[in-house]
Amino acid sequence: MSQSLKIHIDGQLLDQADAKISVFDHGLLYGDGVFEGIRFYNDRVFRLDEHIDRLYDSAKAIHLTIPISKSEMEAAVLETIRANDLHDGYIRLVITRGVGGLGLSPYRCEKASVIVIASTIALYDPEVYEKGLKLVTCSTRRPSHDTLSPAVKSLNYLSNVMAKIEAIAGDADEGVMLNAAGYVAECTGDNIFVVKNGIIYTPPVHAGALNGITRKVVIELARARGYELVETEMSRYELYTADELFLTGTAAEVVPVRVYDERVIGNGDPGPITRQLLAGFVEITQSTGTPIYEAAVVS
Ligand code: PXG
Repeated sequence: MSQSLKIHIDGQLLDQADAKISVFDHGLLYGDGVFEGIRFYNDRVFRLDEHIDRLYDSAKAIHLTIPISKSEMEAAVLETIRANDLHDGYIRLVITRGVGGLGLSPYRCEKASVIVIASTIALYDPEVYEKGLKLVTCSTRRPSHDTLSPAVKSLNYLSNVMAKIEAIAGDADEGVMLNAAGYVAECTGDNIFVVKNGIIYTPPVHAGALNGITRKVVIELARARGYELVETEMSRYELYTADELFLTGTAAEVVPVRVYDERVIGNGDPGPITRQLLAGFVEITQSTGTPIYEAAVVS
């Protein structure tokens, strides 16, 4: 990236070149920490409160105390976007366990670090939204809830990275990850939805899906438009025989699938329900969210 960004670390805004953390931070040594990926559109942060709630829940689950309050976190996000004079883009919130000695114990880390990066993001080619993307099944499974809850958005994304390597090796845009029982969980960085005979299905969170915020928005949009939406376990068969398939995620937004494991989905073009939900999603992201530049009302 040629532009030098201002990065927020532990209450300070630093130039990108000076924004560094210690090699003894357990976020680096053990992947010990949590993160969020948030979008802002048209001078508003989309679903900021929900992302911050999920961040604090992830931290709670790994017994990590975030050293600032939720409202301070929200202020840090807005301040970092303003410092970079951005209007549409992407926030990466990273909480690391902090600096400690070599050795796993998190109790030797004095204080968690809070990092806020505000930047821009482009994940898929724009033509993918018109033509749909290619998916393959990966052999790397989602970790089961008795290993590390897949609901925790932790700094350890290695299984997702391994699956992504498989997807790229299969010349695909994304990879489907199954849970330990072989049911569809989600993709490496997106949730998955199936449309069959006018009904919309998605795997439940307990099947190994992240409790995606885009997933939740799409569920709300679908129900508001009168569609029946069912959270149910699915095998690859239900995906192969779908009328429509689409993925949701902060980075990907709502993206149609054209082909999955060489099976063409529907007639190969994005289906009507996918298109309708994509249009609804664009509308809601452009018109709602926490304002970034409006002066706070002082009473
Ligand atoms: N599943 C997984 C495993 C994810 O990591 C989602 C589903 C979608 O959740 P949301 O809440 O975003 O609808 C994610 C989200 C990145 C990046 O930089 C990754 C995500 C989000 C934003 C950016 O790779 N993953």
